[in-house]
Formats: sequence, structure tokens, C-alpha cells
Amino acid sequence: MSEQNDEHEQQGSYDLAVEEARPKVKQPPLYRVVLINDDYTPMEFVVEILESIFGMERTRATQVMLEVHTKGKGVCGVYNFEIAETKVAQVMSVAKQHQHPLLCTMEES
Ligand code: TYC
Repeated sequence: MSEQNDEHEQQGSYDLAVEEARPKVKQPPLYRVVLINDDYTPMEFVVEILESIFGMERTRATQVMLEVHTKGKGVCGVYNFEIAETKVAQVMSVAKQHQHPLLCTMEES
């Protein structure tokens, strides 16, 4: 090491502005899980889905079911990709087991 360098180190006098890089972090996207209206799935079945899969109280589940029924679709909840995908699969699976044409999808939020 040169004499000059030695001197700088001892004095701590490098004129360098050291700035830490900003961490490149991005919030993961969120997805709305959406129920679609149809003419055949019983209202009670939809309410039970909203209670059992989306953890809603009966009053909230009834409101959401009626919103889907009157407006054509409605949001059941907002989740990360994996959870949204699992909820959609659970709804579709239970609907199929009961032979109801209920549709559930997810949309980036
Ligand atoms: N429209 C259905 C009926 O009158 C009820 C229903 C509500 C169906 C919500 C699907 O996602 C749905 N029985």
C-alpha cells in the first residue's frame, strides 16, 4: 500500500459519499376473488360458500350473495395469488360436487 493511501486510511478522509442502494422490493400483487351470478345455483348454497370458504358471518354472506345476484358479480375477498387460487379451486370443486353451475374467478387488484 502506498504511503499516501496509508495516510488517507488513518485519517478516514476519502471524499466518497457512500449511499446504500435502495432495496429493490415490490409489494406482491393482490387478487380479488369474484363470484359470478347464474340462474340456477341456490341462494342458500352461495351463502354457505361465503361462510365456509371466505369466513363471512351470515349477514355479510347474505349481503354479498345478494350483490352478486343483483349486479352480476361480487367480490368475496382479496388475497395473494396462492390463496386466491386456492379459494377459487375450493369454490369450483364444491359447486361441481353439488352439480351447481356456480363460477368463481380471480382478478388482479
Ligand atoms: N341467482 C341465483 C338464484 O337466483 C343465486 C346466485 C347468487 C347464484 C350468487 C350465483 O354467485 C351467485 N338462485
